[in-house]
Amino acid sequence: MQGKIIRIVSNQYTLIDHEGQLQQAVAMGKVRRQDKPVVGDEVEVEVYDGRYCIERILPRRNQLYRPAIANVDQAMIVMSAVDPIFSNVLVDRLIFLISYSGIDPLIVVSKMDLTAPDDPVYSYIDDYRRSGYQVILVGHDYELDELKAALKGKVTVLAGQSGVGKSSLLNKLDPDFALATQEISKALNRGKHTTRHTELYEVAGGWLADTPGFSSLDFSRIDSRTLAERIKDFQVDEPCRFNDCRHLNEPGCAIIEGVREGRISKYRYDNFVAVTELCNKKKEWEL
Ligand SMILES: Nc1nc2c(ncn2[C@@H]2O[C@H](COP(=O)(O)OP(=O)(O)O)[C@@H](O)[C@H]2O)c(=O)[nH]1
Ligand SMILES: [Mg+2]
Ligand SMILES: [Zn+2]
Repeated sequence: MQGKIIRIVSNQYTLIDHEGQLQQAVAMGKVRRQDKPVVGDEVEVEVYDGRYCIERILPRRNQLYRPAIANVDQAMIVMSAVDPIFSNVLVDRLIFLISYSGIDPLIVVSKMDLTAPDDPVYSYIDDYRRSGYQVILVGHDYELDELKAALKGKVTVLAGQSGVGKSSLLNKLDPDFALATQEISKALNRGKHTTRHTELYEVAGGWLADTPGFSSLDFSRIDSRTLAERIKDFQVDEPCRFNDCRHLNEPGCAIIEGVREGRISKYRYDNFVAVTELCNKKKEWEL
């Protein structure tokens, strides 16, 4: 039998099989020694004495380490328009990390009901769309049809700083989704962090992980030249003059040329340059 891991609590694994049945399983010692199974893994299972045992992890399409999750289609980056104010630096850093892992970013701008028509967030929204990213706007009294369509049939991981409205959005997407918003957790006096382990939930015909990860962004394992190759709006027709161009100040750099000609966003390039200083270094950037 095969299944997908949707939840891990200590050594208990919850799987969903191809018929949509949930099963509790344990991992065989040899599997745990090879490579720790993570949420999102597709696994092979054998039944011994009525116990479901994970025998093998099937090859992963992609993998994130913090949060630990595999086989992700997209990451939904939630950033509020205001309160907290929209940060292109944070959105770009999340786009960079996510794209590096081979996962598509989906940008959701929340609290749009709190914006005036001249809010600077609108020019960022235009810029991300022009750069080829899907941007969905949400807020009180906004329809969620576009977001639901984007989640359907996909495995999505949720990212975004605290207070941007992630839990509120999930509750609105699925009222059964018993995730406490900050008000509830404050009422219970439990503080802000109600989300503790990684788990995939069935939402809008897809799978969604609201994870405790992404609280500090680790660029230490990232090579900045490979990163540039994976940022979709940095793709250029003509290559840079030098094979080993770092796109910082080299002559004949196609990316710098793209910025000069207005094809590549100036601030996204600046955000890239700032991140190259964190790459391959033991330094993390706190969210
Ligand atoms: N005006 C407005 N407030 C929102 C919206 N979404 C969330 N909030 C408020 O923002 C605060 C933080 O929301 P929460 O869902 O807990 O954010 P999380 O930390 O990202 O899960 C709460 O006080 C919500 O009521 C929205 O679309 N519009
Ligand atoms: Mg929350
Ligand atoms: Zn270059």
